[in-house]
Amino acid sequence: MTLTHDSETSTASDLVADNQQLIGGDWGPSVTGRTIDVINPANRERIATVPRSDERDVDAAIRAAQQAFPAWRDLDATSRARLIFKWADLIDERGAQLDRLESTEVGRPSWGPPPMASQLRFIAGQADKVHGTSLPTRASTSLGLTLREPYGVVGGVIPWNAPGPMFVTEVGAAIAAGNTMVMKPAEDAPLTPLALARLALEAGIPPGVINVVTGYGHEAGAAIPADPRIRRMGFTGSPATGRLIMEACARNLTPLHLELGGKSPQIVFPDADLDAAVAGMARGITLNTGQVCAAGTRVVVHRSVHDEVVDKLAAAMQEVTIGPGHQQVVMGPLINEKQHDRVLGYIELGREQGAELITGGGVPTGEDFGNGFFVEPTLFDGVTPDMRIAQEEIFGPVLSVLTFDDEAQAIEIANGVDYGLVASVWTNDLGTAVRMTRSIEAGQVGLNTPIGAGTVIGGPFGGYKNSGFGRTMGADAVLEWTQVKTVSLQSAARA
Ligand code: TXE
Repeated sequence: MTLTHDSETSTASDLVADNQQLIGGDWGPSVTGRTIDVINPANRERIATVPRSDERDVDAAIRAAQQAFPAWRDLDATSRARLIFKWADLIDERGAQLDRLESTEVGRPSWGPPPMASQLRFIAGQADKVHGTSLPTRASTSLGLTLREPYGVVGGVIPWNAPGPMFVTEVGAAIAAGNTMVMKPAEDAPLTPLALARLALEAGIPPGVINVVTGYGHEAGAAIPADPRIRRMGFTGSPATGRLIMEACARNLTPLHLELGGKSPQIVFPDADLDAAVAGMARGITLNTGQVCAAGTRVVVHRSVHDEVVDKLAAAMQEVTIGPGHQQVVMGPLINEKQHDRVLGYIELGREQGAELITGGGVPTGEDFGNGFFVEPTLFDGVTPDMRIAQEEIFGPVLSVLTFDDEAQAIEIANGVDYGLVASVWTNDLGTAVRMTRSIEAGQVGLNTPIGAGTVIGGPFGGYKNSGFGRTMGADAVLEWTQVKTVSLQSAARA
């Protein structure tokens, strides 16, 4: 097996094998034998190859998941939970390897052992807490109850920016509820999901419960929601692809949830701890090179502290070190050329539309950067709500500063976008915090914290408005993957 380019990643070699995907407990290539190269975005070197699958591979994965479903559904919930707990333990044991693997394929610096095991444990703990209710009935000789049942074979498509956490939370919730799953990770970052699936098998989760089909979105990805045997879908990615998935689901009347990114505001009041706010906002926009759906991309600051906040933000962003993920840097490259062109295009657009470039805006040069997809942390001031950089998700380290004079205007600016994923409010005033929390249209609100409720273990995660619907973490995520059956039980047969 491969992972040869970089000794930093070689210890991951027993977790990922070249050109193999997981269908029904078997590792193998795609039906056609075609492959996709997975590239290290810091230097464009090939890390590994994965199968380039299409609808025939998806068909095989669905059949494997159908076969595995009855036994997995009927396994008592505590045993299902125990297997998922064991999976989380193995993720912890291999934490350093998984961190290196994800850091190499995504391009991010090492974050140390990943917190995904704790999210997965929270989900595992829900497996035996999925329960129905008892209901009033018309006759004293009858009982009314509800059961929450799995859908059957379900499908998932996830993106490349956090492949590990997305994989365990989406797959973990679906299988905790008793479903079996066909999952397609992103073509740019499929290795961590494959490694996690290997650990799931090692933990004793039966073959066919988790199937991972790799490939491009328009081939393997599109084949999943297009298949009527898929009884529910989960998708995280762009709004454009989310629409395609929803259209395919509509044809089959398949229910789904969508997580489609954001344009999250960071609202800074004059009474806030400004140093903490600036540090948090700079960290939030450079984390994973800004490729975070929850990233706080709009600073909405009170005019009285505007100059101080902008000066401090510029200084903080200039201190950010950039380089390949395996170096001790704060920020790695963007994921691929398309994303690089997109981010540079938005920086150009910001300039054209009259925003003032305070710092960054360029591509760093020097031998450390090779031909990787690097871009500088970028700060725009003088941004107005109508500008495209204030409205559209850039998915890069680009921060826009907008100014407000009173609370009503802050709310208008914060809510004046199509998205509604996360909002952060920086204030020490309890009244302001409560009023803002209630007024903001977002699925998560962070008070004095940069990326919303990201630190809450088991917090439901998802959007308002065009950021999507449904929740992908916590107890709510497990319930998303269940359907309700109402049962009427009579003590004597009744016509
Ligand atoms: O996303 P896509 P891309 C946003 C972000 C980014 C933009 C484009 O703004 O700049 O999307 O990124 C699969 N049927 N987000 O092009 O296309 C694809 O293979 C089925 C925000 O990479 O949405 C991958 O597995 N599947 C976001 C997944 O969809 C299809 C995270 C995501 O790719 C498909 C990522 C199809 N027709 C990007 N086409 C977030 N919410 O966090 C593609 N895919």
